[in-house]
Amino acid sequence: MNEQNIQERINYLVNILNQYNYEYYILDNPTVDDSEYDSLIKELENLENKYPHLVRNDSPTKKVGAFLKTDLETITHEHPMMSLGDVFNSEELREFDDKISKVVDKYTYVVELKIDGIASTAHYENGLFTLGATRGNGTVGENITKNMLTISNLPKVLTKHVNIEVRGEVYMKKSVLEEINAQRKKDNLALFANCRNAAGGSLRQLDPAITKKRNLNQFSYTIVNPENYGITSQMAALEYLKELGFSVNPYHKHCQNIEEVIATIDYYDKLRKTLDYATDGIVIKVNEFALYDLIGYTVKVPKWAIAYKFPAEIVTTRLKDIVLTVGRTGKIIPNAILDPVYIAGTLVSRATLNNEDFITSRDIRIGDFVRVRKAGEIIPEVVDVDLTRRKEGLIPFKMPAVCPKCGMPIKKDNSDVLYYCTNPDCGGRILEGIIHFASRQAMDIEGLGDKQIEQLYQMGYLTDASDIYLLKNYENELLTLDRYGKKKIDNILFAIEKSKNNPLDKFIFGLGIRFIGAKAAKTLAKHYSSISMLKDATYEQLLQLEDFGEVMARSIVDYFAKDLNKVLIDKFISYGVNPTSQNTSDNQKFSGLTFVLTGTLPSMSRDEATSLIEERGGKTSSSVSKKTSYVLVGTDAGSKLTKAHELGIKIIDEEEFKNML
Ligand code: 1X8
Repeated sequence: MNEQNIQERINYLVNILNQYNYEYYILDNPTVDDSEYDSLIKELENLENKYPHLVRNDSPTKKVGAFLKTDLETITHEHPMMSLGDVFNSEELREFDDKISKVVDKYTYVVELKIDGIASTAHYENGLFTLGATRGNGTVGENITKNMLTISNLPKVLTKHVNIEVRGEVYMKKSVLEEINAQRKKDNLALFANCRNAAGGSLRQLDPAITKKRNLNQFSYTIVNPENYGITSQMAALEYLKELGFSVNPYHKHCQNIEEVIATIDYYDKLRKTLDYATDGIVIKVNEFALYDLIGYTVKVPKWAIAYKFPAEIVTTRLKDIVLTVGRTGKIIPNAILDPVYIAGTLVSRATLNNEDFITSRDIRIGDFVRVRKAGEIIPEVVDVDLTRRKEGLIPFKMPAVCPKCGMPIKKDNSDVLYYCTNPDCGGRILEGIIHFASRQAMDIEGLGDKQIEQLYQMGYLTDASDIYLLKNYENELLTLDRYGKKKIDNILFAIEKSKNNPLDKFIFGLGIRFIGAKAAKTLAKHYSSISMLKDATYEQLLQLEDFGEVMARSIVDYFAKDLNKVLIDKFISYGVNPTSQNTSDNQKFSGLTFVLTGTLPSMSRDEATSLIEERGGKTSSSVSKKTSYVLVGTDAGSKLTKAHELGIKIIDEEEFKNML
């Protein structure tokens, strides 16, 4: 083929593929099957790779690349998308009603199911769908127009030629989630923990082709500026939405007063268990729009609507096994391994059994059917056992005499409730090791503190420090944890990746080898250019190092002789954590100098400045004396600055300090 023929073929492929994309994403009406599409895309990619100078700007291969790189565009909502206040019992519902009754006289309520999905808004011009966005923080959301186009029951063309903004909830059906998770399991991909996360993850894809495969649905429930359409009540709004072609959840009820609302709760709580979509409560709104401004708003939520959250769900499932985990300080906690069940929308396969007494007092046995609930939102717990379903031959639980991790004896503590491993070197104390590894003085992974690591450890994401570098594969699961937002997870994952560039001494110190502190780690990093070199160091060689005695040398040799540690090091290396001495600062220009830090530095923390000084062989001190070489001052410096003036010590600011570096 000559070049002209090739360009012609590329032109043909670009045009036809763009046409297919348009039909698929915009018209929601594909005209080719996936395999044909894929083969054309592959052919185009091959040609473009071979003839980069013939690549067209509007090539569909570029768009996919762009999807992957850029974040979704943000959209500012002209009318903020408010959230709702929560109540958990009838009493609180009556209080909500009391406040309204003080302001307005005659009003009724509409009760709707609260769908556990992703709040979104859809704009239509002249009856045509033009823009879709997530709620985001209520003021600014993300542009998900292309993704919303793939939601089959969201109308793209309305029955009337109206300009309208409609809000609702995008959700994934439970049955769809199960199918997707079954496939993901086969493909060895991380599972979605619940319908809401699955919907969120699918809706916020940069490539709408992925969203499309996720088979999302939507319920509409709010019209922005309903007065424009002569709509004056929520009941009328729901009717009008249906008329326009929207999917409106069929289970809503018009109630005359709060007692009637309260009387529906039981019905909805029973109903929801029969539905193929997740719900986490009911939404109660005053029906009459004319009253909304009178009843008013708080900063965050309207006072004319509220969410009643259903009580924590308790689910029965089979206890497959009881495993013991060894926590920080050697605490031994029994955990239930369960036949996976959805509880409050989350797939649960593990739950805590608290302690030995908890199990024996309830006579919980492996093979039993147990009732499980989510306690405090995070870690599910076994509540009790259903004895009526006990099979014959199940054996009462007995705490083992030895630690499940290291085989050394375990002992009850003073409280006589919890067992502890007696072995100070127990591998089960890994948690402590992981915390040390991520700590500021070691790998300094911001966002991974004691609490986070303990939680991730208990949930099984971290079994040793190297697993930190696999967390990026569990982003979806992490999103389900309490207090983990997208932003926070992004920051943690970024800090984790960044830590791969740390100097070797930080890494060595992070391994937590007995008797090897930060200073010894520096010495080691100076003499061994990588962890692989250090691993092979002999006792005799190590003894030659400055300030190294027999105990330290022995400790290092022992550490690298243990299989557990060998595996750990191999894992680190295979995950791309393999620092070398090149990253270590061997510049010792501050050797013999003492710095005192005072005040807040404009761009670096005190710890950062201290590290920079120490890496260069300098020392820091907390008080100014004649021996002080430099006082590094920031804003709000106090008495140390005065003292430095008195003693005539050289005073430097951050800029001068950086120059010295
Ligand atoms: C959130 C939700 C509302 C409704 C259903 N599901 C939700 N998740 C509804 O009104 N039917 S309203 C709402 C909100 O205002 N934040």
